[in-house]
Amino acid sequence: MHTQLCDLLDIEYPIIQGGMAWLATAELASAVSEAGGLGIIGAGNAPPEWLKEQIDKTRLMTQKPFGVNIMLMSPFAGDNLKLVIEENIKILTFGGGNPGTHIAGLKKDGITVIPVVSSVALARRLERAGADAIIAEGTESGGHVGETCTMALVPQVADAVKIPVIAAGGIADGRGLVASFALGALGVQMGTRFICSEECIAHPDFKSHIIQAHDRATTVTGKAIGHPARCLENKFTREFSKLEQSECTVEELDELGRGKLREGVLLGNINGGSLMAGQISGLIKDIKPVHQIIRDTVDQAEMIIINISNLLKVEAKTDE
Ligand code: TUI
Repeated sequence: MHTQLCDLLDIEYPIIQGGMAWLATAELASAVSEAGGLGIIGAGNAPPEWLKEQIDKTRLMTQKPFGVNIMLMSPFAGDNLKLVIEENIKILTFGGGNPGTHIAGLKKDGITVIPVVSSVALARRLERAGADAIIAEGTESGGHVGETCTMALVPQVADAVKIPVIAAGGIADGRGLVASFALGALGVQMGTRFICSEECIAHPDFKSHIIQAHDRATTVTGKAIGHPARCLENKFTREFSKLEQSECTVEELDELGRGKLREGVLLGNINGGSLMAGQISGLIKDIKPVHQIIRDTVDQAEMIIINISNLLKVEAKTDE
């Protein structure tokens, strides 16, 4: 399975790992790259010292291409950008904001720039600014989300831009990969599926919580402060929503949210922490090694691609 996206990124399979704050570490990124996908170190809210350590570790664990995700809401976004240029990182994805003003400079340094968008308008603008590819992320995703679902967003973005489109949000297996191809994407980004891998350093209780989740287990909080985030519903999201509906200040909400993601996903505070995860959590039933996740996804996609044409033929026959 090889697409134009694989050529752009010098990878074997068109599968990119999401740059999840706290969880997209050297362990996960190197495993995904070793397995033929594109591993991503997620800078999240971490300082450049942390990011440098992760880059060094990843380079010890794989010779294959990997990237870094810069989270633009982070107070360290500028410092982390400087670091990745110094470190000669070749592929960057962006989240949580508009990277438009950075693109020209990064292109001069020979960096492949892949912003994440949740709207057609921003996809168009970033293509004009020089982005090499675009990740169209539907509202099914975990973490910071837009309003449009993947099924509606991906074909609209694919029609609006000429650069390769990568689908994200609600994808965790070969069905999601084939569906993404059908919608006009050349590859996928998966986040939640990779949390439930052996290599991901997420707390075991968080992984179990995803595995036990059902289709309606997630909820979106933070709309009132302009930072909607999808998480597994728990005591934390219920308290946050209650405070949001009352006449509280943005500062009070920020205070409640501060540090809660690390507490939830790394320390396993299942009730009091923030458990960012996508709507596809309900589909994930096991913890597997990263190479198995990628193998199973590709194998299932290849089977579907073979069988899908028969589906249409059967229908044509019954019509006769
Ligand atoms: O960024 C994400 N997902 C995220 S960011 C995040 S924040 C965080 N919170 C607590 C601790 C650590 C990190 C959690 N999950 N996805 C990519 C994405 N970015 N989707 C949509 C966007 C986006 C948002 C705003 C893109 C552009 C944008 O621009 C606003 C503007 O200025 O036009």
